[in-house]
Amino acid sequence: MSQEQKSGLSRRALLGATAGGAAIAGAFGGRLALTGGAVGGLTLATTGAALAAGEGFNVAPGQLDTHYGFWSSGQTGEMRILGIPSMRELMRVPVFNRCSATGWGSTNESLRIHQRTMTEKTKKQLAANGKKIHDNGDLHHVHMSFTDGKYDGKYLFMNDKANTRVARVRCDVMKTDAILEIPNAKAIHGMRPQKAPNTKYIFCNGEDEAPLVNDGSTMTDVSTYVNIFTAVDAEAMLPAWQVMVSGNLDNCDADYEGKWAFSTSYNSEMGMTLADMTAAEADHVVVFNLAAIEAAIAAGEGQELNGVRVLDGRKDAKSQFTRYIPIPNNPHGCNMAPDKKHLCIGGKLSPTVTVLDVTRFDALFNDNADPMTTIVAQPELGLGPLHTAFDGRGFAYTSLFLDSQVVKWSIEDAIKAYAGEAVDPIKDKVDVQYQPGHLKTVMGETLDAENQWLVCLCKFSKDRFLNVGPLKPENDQLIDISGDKMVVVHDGPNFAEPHDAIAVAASKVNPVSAWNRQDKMWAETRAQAEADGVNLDDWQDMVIRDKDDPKKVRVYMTSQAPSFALETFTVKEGDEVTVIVTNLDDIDDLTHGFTMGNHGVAMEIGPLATSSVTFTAANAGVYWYYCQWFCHALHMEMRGRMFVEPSGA
Ligand code: RUQ
Ligand code: CUA
Ligand code: CA
Repeated sequence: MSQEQKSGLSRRALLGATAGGAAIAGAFGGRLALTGGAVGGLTLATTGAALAAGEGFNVAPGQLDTHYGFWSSGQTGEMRILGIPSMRELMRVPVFNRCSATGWGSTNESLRIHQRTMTEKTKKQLAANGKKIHDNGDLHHVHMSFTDGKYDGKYLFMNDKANTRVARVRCDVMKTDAILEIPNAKAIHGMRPQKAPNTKYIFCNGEDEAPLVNDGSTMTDVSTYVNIFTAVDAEAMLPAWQVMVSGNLDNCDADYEGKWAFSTSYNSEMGMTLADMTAAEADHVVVFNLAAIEAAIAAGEGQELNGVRVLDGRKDAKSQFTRYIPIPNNPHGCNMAPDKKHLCIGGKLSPTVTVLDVTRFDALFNDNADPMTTIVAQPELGLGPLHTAFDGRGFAYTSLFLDSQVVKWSIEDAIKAYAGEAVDPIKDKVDVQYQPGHLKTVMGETLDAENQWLVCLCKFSKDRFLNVGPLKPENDQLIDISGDKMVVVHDGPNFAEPHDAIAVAASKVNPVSAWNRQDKMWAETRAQAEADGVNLDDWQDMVIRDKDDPKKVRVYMTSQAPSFALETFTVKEGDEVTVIVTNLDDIDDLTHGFTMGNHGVAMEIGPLATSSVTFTAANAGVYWYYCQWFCHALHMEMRGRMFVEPSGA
């Protein structure tokens, strides 16, 4: 217990009294100017504009941010896009959640993506509960695809710990285009793309232990439990291979040479209770040898289970697939520095970050070198070190969960201190509010690491915002790291629960404003239209009853502001109705919608997009449908009627 806790005065209480006051005011010093520079053709005019103390950071109305922030949303299950440095929320991209605005999770196009790799077990589980898809997720980590250690602006990948999935978002349209349910593993937590030479694999950590064949034949015998590390083929979005490990898996990362992946484990004990999981003084980092694993997969080694080849990388197997490096104590964060050399492991229960030299990993496999020889520093930084971010100057920034601080330290000085030199690696500490988890520098997980901004994602906000009831927002704070001292310049309330975020230069991301009519998102819908003799790229106002299954009706209509091609259509009570809408407007920001009143049906149709939704018209009567995305002065009038004839009529 720290001194201040003993005295009954917490740092938090202290800060509550002084936040915005003199202590913070002094640190601003007019240094916070957005350095000029053209962003997407727009020159930012705020150059040199100083901020008054306590004002926070602002990008003026009409001006663009210099960076995209891609945020996880934790148990909300979506991905969010924020602008940096303004911290303005720009967009929410539904991924694992059901979205009322876009119809994600109910349109046929999104259901196909959800169901593509769904296992039989999951289908059975869902059917037993009257559902087609899981409509929740626990999305912790968002990362962009890489080429040669740099973001390539192509894809974003993210995990779902709740239902053992990973998903991919296409950066050209900012929509989810693949969801993969990973077989054999349980609870995908840590997830990272390969950084070099490019993102061939997405590395996925299974956090929860379970029998490899989890069919109830063994349940309490923990010796039958395993944890699974999965490499996903990033283009196909299918599992490439899996490796069984000793202990569980928490966070992971990859090196800049494309040779290794590495994962932290907090449960080397294979404990099933909190006491057992924290019993050992040290747990470990697992190093995965990609070349050895690929050779074994090519040679057909291991066992085939649920369509994936599984290798045994557990300690007892003494394979060339893995090595285990002891790390104190229930380690968590796993962050590769952009110096291409140093891997930083957050100690969590230990006040240290352990620095590993990844160029020494070859010796672990080739010469069976002592794993401890890869440790080059272990600075004591404060209480509860979780995650570490990096700038382009050799500094590392570690979140201290228990101290509610960010500590800035020098990797080089930490290495000198570990070698016995009298040098303090800690350069600065700043209070954040409160209990930070992840933190991210701009471009800091790439070779393009920048030196201006750090975002710190705090787990609690307590006294920082107006009280909104027992459930409080989180607090994502923007920190200026350009000077010697770190300065918190912005509080960003955020809803449940952004674990992680990345910040990407705006020049790396170039989304389109209208869909390509040939987009694969509605390829199956297009194939059905062709079978029905409907040209999806032209005016459509057709109602087609299926020849083989007369209960099925397909309603094709185009939308052009402010009207639908069909002002009425007629079906029969009990019909399964599929409405297919194509938006013929190719104007920027001209999205239409389709909502069927009292049917729980709504979807977005972006410029030049096709979307479809299927429902059963269970009750005879008149039902209005309407466009729910504002599109025209006569948007309210953009509506029509569905006539449902009584059955037998
Ligand atoms: S892990 S802080 Cu997924 Cu750190 Cu959340
Ligand atoms: Cu179309 Cu509103
Ligand atoms: Ca442990």
